[in-house]
This record gives sequence, C-alpha cells and structure tokens, in this order.
Amino acid sequence: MPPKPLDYESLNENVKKVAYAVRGELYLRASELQKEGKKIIFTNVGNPHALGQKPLTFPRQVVALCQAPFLLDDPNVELSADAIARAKHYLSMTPGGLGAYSDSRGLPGIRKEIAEFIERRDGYPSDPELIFLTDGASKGVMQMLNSIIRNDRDGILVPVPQYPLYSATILLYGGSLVPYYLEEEANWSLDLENVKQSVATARAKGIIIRAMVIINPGNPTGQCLSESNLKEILLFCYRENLVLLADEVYQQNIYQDERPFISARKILLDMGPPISNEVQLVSFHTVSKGYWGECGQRGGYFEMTNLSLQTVDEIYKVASISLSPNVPGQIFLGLMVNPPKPSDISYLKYTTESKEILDSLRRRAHIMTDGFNSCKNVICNFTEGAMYSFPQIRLPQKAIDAANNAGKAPDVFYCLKLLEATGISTVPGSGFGQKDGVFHLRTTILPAEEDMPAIMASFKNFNDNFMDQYENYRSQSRI
Ligand code: DCS
Repeated sequence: MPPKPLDYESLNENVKKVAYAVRGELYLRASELQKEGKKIIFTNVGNPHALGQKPLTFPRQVVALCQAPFLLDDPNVELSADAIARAKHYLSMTPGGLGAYSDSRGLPGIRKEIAEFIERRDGYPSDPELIFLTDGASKGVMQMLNSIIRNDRDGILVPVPQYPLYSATILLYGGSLVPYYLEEEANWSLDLENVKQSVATARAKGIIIRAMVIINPGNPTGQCLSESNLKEILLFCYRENLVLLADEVYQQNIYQDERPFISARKILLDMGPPISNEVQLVSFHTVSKGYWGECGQRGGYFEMTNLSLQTVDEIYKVASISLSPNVPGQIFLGLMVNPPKPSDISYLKYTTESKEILDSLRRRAHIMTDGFNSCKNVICNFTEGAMYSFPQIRLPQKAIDAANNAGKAPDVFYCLKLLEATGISTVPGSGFGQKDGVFHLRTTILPAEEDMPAIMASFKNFNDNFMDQYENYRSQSRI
C-alpha cells in the first residue's frame, strides 16, 4: 500500500521543514514538568495576561456589552456611560452583531478609526481602503509573504536574530530566507553594510531578493531603530526594488526616551517623492502587545502603502477565502486606536491603568538586564523596547562538549538545565538564529514585578553554579 496522503511520509515537505522554537522542545518539556506538579514560570511567550497582567477595564466593558447587548437594557448593570455609548457605536457598525461575519477586510468603521489613528500618529492621512484587519498580526504577515513568494528563488531579507514567524512562514511557502545579522556589540543595531553583504551573497546564488523585514522594536533583541537607520533602510529598498515589511507590533513598548517609536511609514512620507510614492511598504500592528497584551483576542491589522489597487484587490480576494477576521478582535483594535479621550468618564482610569503597566515594564526591563549582567559569563544589552531580554551566554567548552554528548545544541542543553533546576522556561537563542558559536536565550520581561528579584536570584544561582561546574570540570580534566 502506498502511504496515505496524510501519513507522515507523504506530507507536504514544507510543513515538515517548519520549526517554531517559541513552542518547541523547551516549551514541551516545561508543559510536561508542569503536569508533574513543578511550578513553571512561562517566560517563553510574550503573553502578558498569562503572567498575571490585568486587562484594561474600558475595552473589556465595551466588548462585554457588544457580546451581550441585552445587558444594555438591564437596569441592574452599572457601567460607565462612555462604555455604553461606545458599545452602541460598535454595535451600530456590525449588522447582526458580533455573531455575524464582517467584510473580509474588517468592519469599514473600524478601518476608518485605524486610518485616523495612523494620521494622528504620523501626520499624514491614511486610506481605510488600504487597511485590512486580521486575526492577530501573524495572519497578516503570512498573507503578505504568501503574496510575495513565488518559488524558492524568491528571497526575503530577515533580521537575525528574528521572530520565527518569519523563518517558519518563508519555509512553509517555499521561499528563501536571506539573513542579515544585527550587531550585538552595538546594542543590536542594524548595520546596512551587513544587509548589502547578505544581498550580494544571496544574489550570487541566484536568489531574487523581493522583500525586507524589519521588526521595530525588535523581537527577540529589543532594540529601537533610529530615524536615520529607517531612512537608510527605505532608501535601500527604493534602490533595490524591495517591498518593506515593517513589523511594528511593539510600538507601545518603549523603555527609553532617546529613540521614541517612529513608524516606517512616517519616515517614508517624510522623505518625499520619488521615494515616498515608489517604495512599497506594508506595516503590521496588533492588540496582543503594548499595554493591551490582549493576545487571545486575535486582533491585528496591516496597512499597505504604494500598492496598486489591482494588487489590493487580489489580497482582498485571498482574505475572502477565510470569510472574516474575528469580529471581537476587530472591536479591540478599534478601542486600541481610539481610546477614551480626556473628556470621557473612563479617561482617568484608562490612562492610570495603561501607565502603570508601561512604567512597570520599564522597571522590569532594567531589573532583568541588570540581573543578567551580574551573572557569570552572561552579557546582556538593555531592552530598549518590546518584551524580551536576549542575554548572551558564554558557555565553557566543556559545557558545549557535554551538550554534544547529550545530542543537544549547546543553548538547548543550557536552557533545559535551567528549566529543570528553576522552572524558568525560556527559548534557546538558536530558535531565533544567532552567529555560529555564540549562544543566547530569550526570556520575556513579563513576570510580575514583585516576582522579578526572586526569579533573577534563582537564575543567577543556577547560572553561576553551572559555569563553575563546567569551568572547574575543565581545570580538573587538565590536571
Ligand atoms: N510580530 C512579532 C515581532 C511578534 O513578536 C509577534 C508575536 C507577532 C508579530 C504576532 O502577534 P499576534 O499574531 O498575536 O498579533 N510574538 C510572539 C513571541 O515572540 N512571543 O509571543 C508571541
């Protein structure tokens, strides 16, 4: 009998090739240990609510009312008048309510609210017709990569280290990932010379570079791109005829004041013609990050700049295959881009809640970086933005040998030992890409602030013992 179509041997090879470290070996082992009763600190995924972050009150009130409109007429329900008004506003946009499919691009009224937000943020008008809502930013990224990649000669420039959504999706759609390395010694900055070198190497192998991805602020590296860096990148895309995919999902997560977030779109439009009306740009955003952290709601959007209407129609057609992005997620997005105004009753509560989260994240970014830098053989750049810390772990040769003997990559070996000893569940740097012979791990900065000192002490205790063990082992074996 030949293998059946869904037997492992006959699956689509691209599906088998995909690796996704954020939910990989470490995560599986952590889940096992948790089942056995061990306390696990899940710092492998940027999933704030799972680590205790409380949802913002106002958006939850509005969505609750949208989900249960009969509460609007219930005299026993006491909610602020602006939440009620806002729920009515969104319900008026959704014929049939939240149980009905929306247009495959999302609700027109919410796309308009997003366009207004973008205009306020960037100082340039935005066209709702070029904004599509998606089930989280991931779906939008996948849809764009699907539209760009034609075959395995099509190359996508991706920063390394990178968030594995990119590597995984490029493999899934049969394209070629062209890595460009970020400079760890320069706080993970993007050096265009590295990008040019990567392009030259890839072209020599017959790859046609089609797109460049930037993640700003960076995941897992946490750096914020400067205005001049963004200009260089856009100029490069213009000269090389590349579409720029700007992953800006962490735009609210900024923990320093020197480089506030600036969108790629603002810089592009600042540059003026011909660049501003030539470079194709797709920008992504989500409700999963920032001080919202509403990962489970699956609300995202992308905005297209300088794409022809014919292409936009094709992208619409493909979005239509999935009928409709989830409608509650769309309402979260509407609320995120159009939060309570100073004159609204909920304004004070909303701003207090969001500021508390952001201030605490900033403090946690410091606690983590300082904690890692106090450890033996660990160096760590400051988390300027996003939600992660990405320390370099300088493993002694004997630890590398021990990992090889155990059939594990050295960083996987280290992270597994860390997990077993402390319950801290991280992701090995190899899941994001790193230079050969250099090892990292990624952790989120999301554990509750009051738990942070104990977590860092536990990490230091494990790490310093680990280093002593393998360094001493080496000196003993020399004797
Ligand atoms: N882009 C980047 C850079 C991300 O880090 C993530 C999620 C996404 C897009 C997709 O988010 P949504 O689909 O939820 O909008 N970050 C993952 C991570 O590294 N940890 O948690 C999830």
